[in-house]
Amino acid sequence: MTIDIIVVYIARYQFGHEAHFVPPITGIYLAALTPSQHTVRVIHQQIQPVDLETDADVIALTFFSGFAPEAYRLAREFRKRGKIVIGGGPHVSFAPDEASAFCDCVVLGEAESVWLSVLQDIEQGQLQRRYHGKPMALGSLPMPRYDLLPKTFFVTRVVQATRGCPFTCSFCTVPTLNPGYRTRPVADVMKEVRYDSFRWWWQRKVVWFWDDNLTIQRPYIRELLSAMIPARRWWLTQASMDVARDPALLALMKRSGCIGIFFGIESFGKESLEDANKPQNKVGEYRNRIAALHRHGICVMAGFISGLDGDTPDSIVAMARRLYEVGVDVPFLSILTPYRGTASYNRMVSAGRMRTGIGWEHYNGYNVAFQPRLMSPEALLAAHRALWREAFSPDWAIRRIIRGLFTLRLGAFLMCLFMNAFYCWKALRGNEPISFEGTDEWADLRKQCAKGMHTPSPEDLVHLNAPRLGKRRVPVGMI
Ligand code: B12
Ligand code: SF4
Repeated sequence: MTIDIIVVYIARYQFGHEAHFVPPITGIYLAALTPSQHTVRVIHQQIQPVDLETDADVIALTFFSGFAPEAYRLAREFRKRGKIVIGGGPHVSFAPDEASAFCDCVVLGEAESVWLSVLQDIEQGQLQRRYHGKPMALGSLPMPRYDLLPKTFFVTRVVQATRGCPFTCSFCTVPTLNPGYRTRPVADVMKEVRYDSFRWWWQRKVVWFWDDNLTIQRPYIRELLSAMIPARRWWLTQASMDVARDPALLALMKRSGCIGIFFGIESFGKESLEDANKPQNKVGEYRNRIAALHRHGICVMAGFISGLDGDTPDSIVAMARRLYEVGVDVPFLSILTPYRGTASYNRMVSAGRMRTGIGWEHYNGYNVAFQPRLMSPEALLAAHRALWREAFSPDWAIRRIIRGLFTLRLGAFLMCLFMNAFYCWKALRGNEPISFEGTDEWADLRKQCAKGMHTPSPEDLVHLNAPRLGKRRVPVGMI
């Protein structure tokens, strides 16, 4: 059989991405799970068009909630052409009935325990409508098919060493999607770390761990990092802030080539951190924790969420300065999105706060799918965009880069430079996140202010920061 695995994507920025930094692992990993008697292709829609007239027999779609409208459009088109369409991934796992209306078959949860059966059942003409993947031990997983990655991605070695996370943040599906905390044998992970058939030196040098929380189990991470020292790689991952209180681990991270750690800091507000169920994050400790990583030359990337229950437009916009003050090198700024399968979603539903009549594209991390507590959805969107523009303005981006010059080791500094320049360039050319809300009714006022014909009042400023309508609209799937 010929199988096309499509990693579905809808542009999240007005003019798409200027550069494609790092690929998802899901497509090339599913390809590796597929037995070699099948021909398999992986299409990353983010960077290449999907061929509806493909000769594939089976189309496997993987997608996040925000990309569901496009996934369903593709599913309809392929089924019209007689293809067998299979859906899987985080959205399908939590909305299987809806996905079943568009796909011949849906796979819930992790694929390892069922993917072979799905393929065998297709060959025998006995495909079931639904398969439930069970979380399995991670011994002897195949190496992702790096050979199938398009050359366009800057970083290419994406690896997953562990699954799961012991925390239970209210907005996160990981505890339900990947239950428990499971680790892969270090020897298996090292094969991927050492894999070297990439074209450019940086592709051979960098290892990006797509883990939920790589460092949480200390004996495991010590074993893995010790094995990585001789490989002389630069690596990055996501971890929780407790690493900063472990000097021995930080030293090992440095020796093994760590250049960047992503922390989910989320907020500077006590009430908002409670809403996020992140008691492990203490605002008063942010600066010291980040400084501990800087002492080892490690770049700190950090996620911030706008729209938690304690947030106001002012507190959101103020984050641009505060995140600089605590030492963050690269910020990632998103809007709270209560995905199905999260405590946040359950709570919003029982409080009647989920917005209805909007499409899944509102779930792309940059739009508003719920009723915020202290402001309107429009005000939250406007505040987020104001924060985004401010945080990635040349003023703050250059300050972060200059500070990085004095605090970060070479690979970490390059990371800080590249990512700040990437987002700052987006901000400069107005390539901001697409908004699915309203129209730019304040365009005239904006022009008058730009020409100096009108001095904006504080209220005007709120409107002037309001989101501009996306240049590209996407087909809307109903919820
Ligand atoms: C790595 C990661 C990223 C990376 C890479 C993104 C990418 N496109 O892959 C980065 C940091 C860029 C990222 C960004 C975002 N992410 Co993210 N990310 C993850 C993370 C931590 C791991 C995903 C992963 O690669 N796992 C390893 C692979 C092998 O597993 P997998 O994808 O789950 O696939 C397995 C099964 O799901 C299943 N499967 C999946 N697809 C299919 C398809 C078929 C046909 C079959 C049979 C099976 C199958 O089989 C696989 C093997 O078991 C997850 C959390 C998690 N544990 O899932 C969040 C997660 C996927 N991300 C999420 C979100 C929301 C985002 C953002 C929108 C966040 C934001 N605010 O901007 C952006 C979107 C950016 C984008 N361009 O896509 C959500 C998705 C929730 C949802 N319902 O859609 C998750 C679940 C975290 C959460 N908040 O709960 N993310
Ligand atoms: S720490 Fe990160 S991965 Fe773990 S539950 Fe919280 S958001 Fe999810």
